[in-house]
Amino acid sequence: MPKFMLLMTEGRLTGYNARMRNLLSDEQMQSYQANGFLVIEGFLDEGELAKWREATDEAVAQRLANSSAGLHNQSQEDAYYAQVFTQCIKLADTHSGMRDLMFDPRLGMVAAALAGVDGIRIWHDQALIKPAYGNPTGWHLDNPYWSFSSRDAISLWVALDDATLSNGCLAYIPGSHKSARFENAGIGENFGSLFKIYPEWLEIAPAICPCPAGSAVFHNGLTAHGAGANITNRPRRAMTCAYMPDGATFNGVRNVLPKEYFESLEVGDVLCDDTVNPLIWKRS
Ligand SMILES: O=C(O)CCC(=O)C(=O)O
Ligand SMILES: [Fe+2]
Repeated sequence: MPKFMLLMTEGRLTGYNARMRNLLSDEQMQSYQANGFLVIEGFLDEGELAKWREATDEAVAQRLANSSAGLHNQSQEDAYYAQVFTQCIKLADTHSGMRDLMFDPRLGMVAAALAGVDGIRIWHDQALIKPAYGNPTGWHLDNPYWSFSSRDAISLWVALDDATLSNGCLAYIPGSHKSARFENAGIGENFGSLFKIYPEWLEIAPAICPCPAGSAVFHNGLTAHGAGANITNRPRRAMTCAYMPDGATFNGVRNVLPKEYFESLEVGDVLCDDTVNPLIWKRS
């Protein structure tokens, strides 16, 4: 049975009491902790994958058509970045089908189990569609982009197409989350700038992670990652969600925070506004 279906059954029957180890094997938990990422093939079954594809395609098309939405669409001024991926952030805010998918507590439950935290809030969802013949995704860390600094942040990346060596599957530096500081390189034209900041990671062989459509890849917000160019004539679609551990505090960075909320915050305030950062799962 696909993992996600299994979660559905167990979630309904037993809730969290069954302990996460019933849902994720000890080996998977240990692998995530040691490497800072985990690939789960068959996370979505065919029906679920069809739903995720439909919601993503529709939500992205709506967003791109509505240029006045002002909702975190990437700048088209940076011609290089525009060809790394079509990036649409916070689709759950504008598409109800996407909202249903993203607010599913089972996703929060798995993310919390891997991250080892008692509660999980959505930081932001985002579709990342690498176009045909698209540019590579430069090596970077995620958490330094965000408005909280945590060693336990986690992201989910769901392959909506087979992610292959040819179309820009993800790659990770195993264990880099342990030695990462909060210094980062942007996703720019210089693919490997991150290794100027962390030359010690040049000694570690990258783990390159092709995976079939319907796979989930989780990674820690401080694990170094990137993706190759898409050298095929078809887009490589992914739907992702970044999570913030409940209780995380504001670090002064705006990122995707609404202006008014951002201006009301002091560094050190707990980010606990449920409309901005919905709490999708908490240990009961
Ligand atoms: O999809 C990609 O190419 C990059 C994904 C990524 O950086 C992320 O999900 O944090
Ligand atoms: Fe990333």
